[in-house]
Amino acid sequence: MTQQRGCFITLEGIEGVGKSTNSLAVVRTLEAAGLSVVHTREPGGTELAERLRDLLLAVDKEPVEPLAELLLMFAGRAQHLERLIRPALARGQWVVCDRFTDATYAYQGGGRQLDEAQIAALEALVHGDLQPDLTLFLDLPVEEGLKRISDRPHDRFEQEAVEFFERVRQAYLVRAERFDRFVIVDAAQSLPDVQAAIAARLQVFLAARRSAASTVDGGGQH
Ligand code: Z5A
Repeated sequence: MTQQRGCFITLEGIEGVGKSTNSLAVVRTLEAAGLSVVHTREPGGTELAERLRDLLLAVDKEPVEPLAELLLMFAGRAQHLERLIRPALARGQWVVCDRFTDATYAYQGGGRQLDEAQIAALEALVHGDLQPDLTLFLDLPVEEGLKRISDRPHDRFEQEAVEFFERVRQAYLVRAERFDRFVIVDAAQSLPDVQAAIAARLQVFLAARRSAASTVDGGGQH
């Protein structure tokens, strides 16, 4: 019998929405449901991709050109996909990833205003055949998000102006409208309420997966 591929779940949103906090809760919920889970992030996720992350987030004297930034994001992603994400999914594990290619459309497309067609071409090259099964988009007004991170040192992205993050948020909202895999979570609620909303959506997703799997199993017996 062939191993059923695991599910690929991503969390997205602007700074301060609580991706790190909530992705841990997602992992715990899935593990409580008996699933084996790999928790990872982008940029990053492997040794090489984490080194690229350091380069991308560092505040340095030499400005990073938007096209160079885009290519570095996809270079790290190619490594991350081949070394970690695809093998885990093939083993039947579930992968929970803080940010993925939707972040590229939002930050390099919306924020930096690079041509969406360039991003789509790189997406097709690197992982056209693999998309997240579920994307939890934590949505929050930009000023609220920036307030939440005001007491920590700011990386190169976090030094951008409010207008940059407004464009990022709008780009996310456009994608959330376009793709059924997106679930929008109101991240302005208290943390327990956000976590309850995410847990409820995960239960719906898990029930749908179980029912699809039992149909396939049942179908195989006829
Ligand atoms: N980037 C890109 O440009 N293109 C790409 O393709 C990809 C990424 C993949 C690093 O990502 C940068 O890379 C990112 C975009 C760019 N820009 N920046 N910076 P990152 O995901 O590592 O960076 P981040 O956005 O700063 O993520 P983070 O550290 O996980 O922050 P967070 O989402 O804001 O999560 P948090 O640390 O869990 O929450 C922030 C604070 O808010 C913390 O004190 C929490 O306790 C608090 N919090 C969380 N939820 C709540 C609620 N509900 N109420 C009140 N307070 C809360």
